[in-house]
Amino acid sequence: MMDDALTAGAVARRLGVAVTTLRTWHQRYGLGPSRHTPGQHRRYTAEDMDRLQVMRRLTAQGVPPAEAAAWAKRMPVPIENGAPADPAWTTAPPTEPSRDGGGHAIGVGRSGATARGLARAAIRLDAPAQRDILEMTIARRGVIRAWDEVIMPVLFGIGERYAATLKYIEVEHLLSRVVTECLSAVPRPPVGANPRILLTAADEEQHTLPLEALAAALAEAGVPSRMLGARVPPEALAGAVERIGPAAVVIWSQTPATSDPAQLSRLVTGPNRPYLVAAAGPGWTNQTLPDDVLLLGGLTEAVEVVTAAATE
Ligand code: B12
Repeated sequence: MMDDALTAGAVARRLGVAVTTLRTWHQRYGLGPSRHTPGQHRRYTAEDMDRLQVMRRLTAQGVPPAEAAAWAKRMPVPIENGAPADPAWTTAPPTEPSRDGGGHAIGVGRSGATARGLARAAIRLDAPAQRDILEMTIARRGVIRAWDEVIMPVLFGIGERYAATLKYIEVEHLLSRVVTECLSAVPRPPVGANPRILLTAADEEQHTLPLEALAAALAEAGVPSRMLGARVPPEALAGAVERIGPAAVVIWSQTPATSDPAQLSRLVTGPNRPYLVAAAGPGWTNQTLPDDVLLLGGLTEAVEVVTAAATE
């Protein structure tokens, strides 16, 4: 059988890094070649190469090397659509400017290196790198911190960029998709037919990511929920509430266009009235909310309030 393990020089060429960098990654972070044949230099196997590709992607996005290496060493290595990551991408040097503001950069304010890395990967439409960063951040910081410290600043940055240029819709769509995938990958606790918590977007509302973050954060805390998704008409929501009888319902509205308070009133006055009806999102204003509807301010508060209502 042919030995397809690679020398350090070949690996360095494929990754687009210097051999000395490989040596450093080996010595400092244990990302070395694992194939040993007596009388020869050690060689890099396909698994070594997968780890190094993750290392390369994360460090290229600004993730500190120790953090990137700890993530790269976990197995199994994420592989896109069953195929190895795009080799053209893994050999290309980073081309985006590292500063915020001008050029094609997305501003993330004073958020840290991880948010900047995600913003760079977003603008490059680099889904594997976005996934690496998000999976790593969720695993290491938890859903709430990943959302507040990394995902949300990048979404704000994309929103600002869009508002200023009416461009980058493709960036927004791809990042949204990867965020959805990564939040959905957070393991869900077992649940019977009727969950106590129902999450839904308002009528005609297409923004769902904050609710997906809430579902993932609840799951991480061992609390099951059910998510109806985008654009749920009031009749459909009323039907779901009647059939499931949830203790808590959270309705997300991102903009005034989708914040008709009648959809909330219907729940608090209808049959099977949930113990908690909560409005979430900047579309709602406290002044127009029906009595008995709570306005949630942020993800942490939402997890606490909804969990408490579900255990009533
Ligand atoms: C991703 C995105 C999309 C994606 C959504 C994908 C998905 N699956 O959710 C898609 C491409 C579908 C989309 C569509 C549209 N979008 Co859009 N979108 C965004 C973007 C970039 C992020 C949205 C998001 O998730 N925000 C959540 C967080 C990051 O923001 P936030 O809600 O303001 O956060 C505050 C609170 O809500 C709270 N909070 C944060 N997280 C959580 C979580 C919980 C549980 C709670 C309780 C609170 C909370 O903390 C923050 C405190 O200030 C925003 C930019 C932005 N600034 O939000 C634009 C943005 C919301 N979109 C906008 C627009 C205009 C649209 C479209 C109308 C575009 C179009 N012409 O088609 C459509 C809307 C169609 C519709 N009827 O819904 C505008 C809205 C302007 C306005 N105020 O009216 C924004 C602000 C972009 C912009 N600057 O112009 N969008």
